[in-house]
Amino acid sequence: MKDFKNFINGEWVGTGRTFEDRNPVDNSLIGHVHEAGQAEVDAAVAAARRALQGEWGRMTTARRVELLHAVADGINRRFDEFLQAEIADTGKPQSLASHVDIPRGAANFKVFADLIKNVPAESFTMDTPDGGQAVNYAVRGPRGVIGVVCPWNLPLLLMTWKVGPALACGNTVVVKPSEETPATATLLGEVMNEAGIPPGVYNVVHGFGPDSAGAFLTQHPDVDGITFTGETRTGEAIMKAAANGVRPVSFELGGKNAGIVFADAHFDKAVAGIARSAFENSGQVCLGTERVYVQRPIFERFVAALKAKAEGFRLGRPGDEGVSMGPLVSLEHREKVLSYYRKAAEEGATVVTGGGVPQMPGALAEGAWVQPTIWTGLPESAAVIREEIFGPCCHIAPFDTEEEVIALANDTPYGLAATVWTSDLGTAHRMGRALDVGICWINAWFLRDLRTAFGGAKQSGIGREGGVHSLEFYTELRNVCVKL
Ligand code: NAD
Ligand code: 6OD
Repeated sequence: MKDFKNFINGEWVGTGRTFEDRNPVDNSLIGHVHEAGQAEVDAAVAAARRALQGEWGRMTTARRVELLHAVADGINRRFDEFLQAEIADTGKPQSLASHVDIPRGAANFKVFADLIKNVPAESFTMDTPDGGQAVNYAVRGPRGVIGVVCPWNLPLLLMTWKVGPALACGNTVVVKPSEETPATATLLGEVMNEAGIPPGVYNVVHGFGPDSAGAFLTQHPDVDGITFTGETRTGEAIMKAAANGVRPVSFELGGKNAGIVFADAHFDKAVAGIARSAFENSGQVCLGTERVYVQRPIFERFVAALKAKAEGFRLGRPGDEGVSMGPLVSLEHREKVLSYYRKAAEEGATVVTGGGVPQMPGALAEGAWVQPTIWTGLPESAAVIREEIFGPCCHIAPFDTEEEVIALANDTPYGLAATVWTSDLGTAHRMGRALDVGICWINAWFLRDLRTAFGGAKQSGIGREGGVHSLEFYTELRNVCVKL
């Protein structure tokens, strides 16, 4: 039985107030999590402040880079422990976590450690009124203590995607992992100590959102900036908290992403790509596709082919041979997803496949399983086409023209991502510009170059992270003007 404690100032802090961490595969108990209260959050923020003013704040960039590489190496050295921790918390297939989640956990430290060594600063020489000159040059300093609030769908990946650049820029962090997935953030505390990261640089406080660690952290007056990944509504609550003290936020929020398949697309690749984007990680990827638009000449054939893909997933324990789909993260989340499955039926959808709970053998029957599901035939006003579900499901509708599909795809308050399938270069480039999203993949999905800007348009986020864009949030840019 695991015991997940808070990690504050390099030490493990229990609180005696615990909640359960359960494995969604069979609802078995993984362990207990110590919920941080106001006192523990205060202690974590104070430790982060001291570290900033102490050894970490005075450290050379070269040494910081070395230590962050040691953290990445530590994740790789303990790869299997991270893998087992992540799949126990989420139920995701081992093949997925071992190729995506854990390698990205290490890469998020390496990439930003390397980037920070090579960032130029701008400089302008100006004429002055007395006929002389002055030189302006930019200096970047860390923003300070960063509050990092994380979701449960890609726990290590999304947490380190924030912590990597934050530490590379010289900040200190207090992380609040999702209450559903406390394990890998906790394990990372051990790696931080092993790597020699000074106490207080990386802190973890466990708990929930409102009236718990999430709210205490985001409301804390000594937190200088808040980076958050999660639901748009939670983002609204955090933004209100951040208004106190006018603290900056960086938000990666919800999505209702479109997948668009033109008749000239490579058919098999398009089917495989849309299947991935709709069903990978049981549809629990913010960048995933829940609205698919297929050009009319290939519509029927595409629906049949995607149905075959959906029915070809093998549901089962993460480590079992050939398993390609896990459960949802929790029974509670399953209730939400199933409520949309019911709504789709009530609104008159044609259920192409799925729509319910699969028969699972033995102990697995207690897990948070749902069938991968495809609908057709709904009007654009239907709830499953308007609202983010975050499950392995999608609606497929036909379209005729490029203009029509652009209007359909953009008709949403969200603007996170899109995936477009075509073999026409002109179509590809026009779609890339016309879709109102932070990232548009052409003939691909979730292909990530960490140097590029990442974030959402409209209600899908505030700000961009990735490459030098991360510096906008994690550093404070100052101008020094020297009269010569
Ligand atoms: P969530 O918003 O429910 O929770 C995220 C985190 O916020 C958790 O740690 C939670 O405890 C905390 N939290 C909740 N209420 C809070 C409050 N009032 N104050 C402070 N903290 C609070 O999201 P989730 O269910 O964990 O994740 C799924 C959602 O995240 C989906 O909407 C998905 O689209 C979104 N997401 C977006 C991205 C992106 O890159 N845009 C990435 C992953 C997930
Ligand atoms: O790849 C990333 O950096 C990233 N932030 C992915 C988000 C996935 C959402 O579920």
